[in-house]
Parts: sequence; structure tokens; C-alpha cells
Amino acid sequence: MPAWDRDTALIVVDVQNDFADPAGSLSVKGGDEVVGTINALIGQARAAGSPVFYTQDWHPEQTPHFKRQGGIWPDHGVQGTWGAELHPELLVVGPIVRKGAGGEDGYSGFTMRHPVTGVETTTELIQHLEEAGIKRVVVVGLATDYCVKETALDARELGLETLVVTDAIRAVNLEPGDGERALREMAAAGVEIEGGS
Ligand code: VGL
Ligand code: ZN
Repeated sequence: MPAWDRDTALIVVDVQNDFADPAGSLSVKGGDEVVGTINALIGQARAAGSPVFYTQDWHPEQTPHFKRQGGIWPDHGVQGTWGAELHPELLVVGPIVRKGAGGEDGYSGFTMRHPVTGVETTTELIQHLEEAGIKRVVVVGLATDYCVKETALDARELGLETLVVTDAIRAVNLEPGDGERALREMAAAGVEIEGGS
């Protein structure tokens, strides 16, 4: 179990129907299995006074992030659709930070990059963490090899102590082994990787 305290925040990445539900358009294998584990972590965080933040892929219908327009993904996380909603069983006890709304890729919960213009922008997550005086983050959710990885790497760049709980993440694995590679990349950047919850 992570060491929870008031300087630590839990960041729950993209636990949305399109990723977490087997019927979702970009469903991640085992994505629904992490919801219970994440809810348990949310309970621990709450009990210790650690704030909980959520990210949500929030794409417009037209975005170069999607295959239809030159990207690599089937349509997913489209604003206002069932697939973009957080999983119905997920406990929501803190602010939701949306990303990708301006057509950006938005893999990280902190920063977004427009795939065509290359322009980088930030989300509201940094402000939330600064206001709460956070020094350490625990990152969980979907998917290991994209949004969890990019969020954890950005957290390290921001100088935050960063922990990823492997029981509470799952990978897309476009290529076999992507999830394992992502974990190695995170570890090399100083992200702590912990198995159990
Ligand atoms: C994600 C692919 C595309 C994620 C988001 O949440 O990991 N992956 N958009
Ligand atoms: Zn996306």
C-alpha cells in the first residue's frame, strides 16, 4: 500500500468507458479489472487526507488524434458520449481534468501537444497540485503505455516523487510488450513501481 499523506495526491488516469469497458471503442484488455483496485486506493487516499484527481480524454469529433484524420486511434473519448464518461463504478471524489479538447493528443494529464501544429499547452492539473501543496503523486489508470506513462514522466519532470501501482494499470499493447517497455521507461526516469495495492 502506498504511503498516503497530505503531500501526496492520487491521479486516476482516463478510467473511461472507451478504455475500461469491454464494449468501449479502444477497450484495454483487463481495463475493467482495475476499477475495484483503484476504488480501494481512492478509499485509502481519502482516509489519509490525500487529494484525488481524475483525468479524462475529451476529444472533439474531429481531431488528428483519430485514424480518420491521420492519427493512429479509433474514435474514442469523444466529448459528451458514453465512451468518454468515467466508468460508472469508479468512485469520484475530486476534480476531473479534461485533456485533448482542442484537438491535441493529450496523452499526459499535465501537458497536451497538437499533433499537427506541435503546439504544447498545459491542463489544469499542475495548478491543482500546486494549490494542494503536493510533493508526491501516485499514478494509476489507463493505459500503461500511453496516458499513465506520459503522466508519470511529466510528474517526474515537474520534480514530483512519483509512484505507479501495477495492479491498478493496464496496457493497450499495440505492439506486444509495450506495457513492459513503458514500465522500464518510467523506472529509468525515476518513477517508483509498486505491485500491490
Ligand atoms: C490513451 C490512446 C489514445 C490513454 C488516450 O488514455 O492511454 N491512449 N488516447
Ligand atoms: Zn485519446
